[in-house]
Amino acid sequence: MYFSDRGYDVVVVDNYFRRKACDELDTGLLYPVPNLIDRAKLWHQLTGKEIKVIIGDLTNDEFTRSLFNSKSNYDWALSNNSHAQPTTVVHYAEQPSAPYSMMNYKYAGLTITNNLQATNNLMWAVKDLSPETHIIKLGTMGEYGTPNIDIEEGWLVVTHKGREQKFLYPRQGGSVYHTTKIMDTDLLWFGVRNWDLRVTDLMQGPVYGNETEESKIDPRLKTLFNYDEIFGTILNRFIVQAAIDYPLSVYGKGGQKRGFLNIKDTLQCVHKAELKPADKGELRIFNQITETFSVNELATKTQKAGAALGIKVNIEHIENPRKELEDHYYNPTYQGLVDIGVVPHLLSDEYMIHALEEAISCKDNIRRDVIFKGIKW
Ligand code: USQ
Repeated sequence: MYFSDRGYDVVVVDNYFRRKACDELDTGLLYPVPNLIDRAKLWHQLTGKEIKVIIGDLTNDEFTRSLFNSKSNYDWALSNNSHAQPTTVVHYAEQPSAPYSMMNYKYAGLTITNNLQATNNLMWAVKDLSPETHIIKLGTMGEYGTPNIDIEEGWLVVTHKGREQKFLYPRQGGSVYHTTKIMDTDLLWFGVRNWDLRVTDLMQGPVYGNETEESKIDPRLKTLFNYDEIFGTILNRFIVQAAIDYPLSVYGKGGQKRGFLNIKDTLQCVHKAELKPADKGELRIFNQITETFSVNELATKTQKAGAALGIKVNIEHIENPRKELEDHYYNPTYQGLVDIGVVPHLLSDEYMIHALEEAISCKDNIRRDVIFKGIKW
């Protein structure tokens, strides 16, 4: 919708993985969201703009290749005087949850197969059929882990015995999911070195929020909002917990620091990266966060928003189900996206109060039983 609204011809490919996983694992949603086909129809009715939807599985190599070599997928775009091959592919087709990947060997395997197979199929399809296409891949800040030195944007110059070389910044994922993201970075880095592909890797931190420019047009255009342990990210979870008088679930000491961004900025970052593509033979890496917070700081902010609305919010430190540092150094650089024009929406008290009011308005949909299941690392 963000790209369509800005005049791009957009083709979306999805296999409903996330929805099916939410059903299978019975995760609950803050509000219902129409499926992709109905949302594309709604978008057309509301704006007159067309988004082509293709339902299929990108782990199927021939299916992925068909997206690039079948003209029929682009007939409609061609009629708009556009390209027969996509200028850009935004690769979001990965299983995104760390807890999902740690439930057991089966879900770990599904995460590895889905994430690496889809990335490999895309890389080969672009190399063979559309080598000028710019791949924008969603990476994660969690690839770096929490090292005791500053985190650079993707690369580190290493001096060793008097000689120097630039390498990918050392990676150490904290879950099978994060480890697949390290492996797909490596795969695409190989494609860049070997075939001169052009790739941007966006190292995204945990996202919060659900309001976008499009959801203002019609609330049915809002994105999925998970608050459960598997697909919910921390700030969204805390806000929902506060809305139903559930003590905020701080894992362990709560000193875990991460880089966050508002959902409004996610597509802004992708768009700026699209406007200024990576060069051929370049793997360009941006740290896609706008500010850092500890879990405790987010809990305190949620408590403060509750107080502003006359709600008492309790904080509970529970035994950490994850294996992670709970008190650590964290100093990532995040300048690259600002340099290409991203203007961040920072986390304000107004945002927190507004988000809590929205969660309260959906209170009847919130299920306490899905908030904590204790998936152990
Ligand atoms: N945490 C709590 N209480 C909770 C949930 C989480 O204290 O109820 C803590 C976690 O232990 C962790 C931090 O909050 O230290 C962030 O957890 P999260 O569940 O919000 O995020 P995470 O599992 O790391 O994964 C999310 C997205 C993933 C993305 C990643 C960016 O699901 O797709 O890649 O954020 S990052 O964290 O930078 O790796």
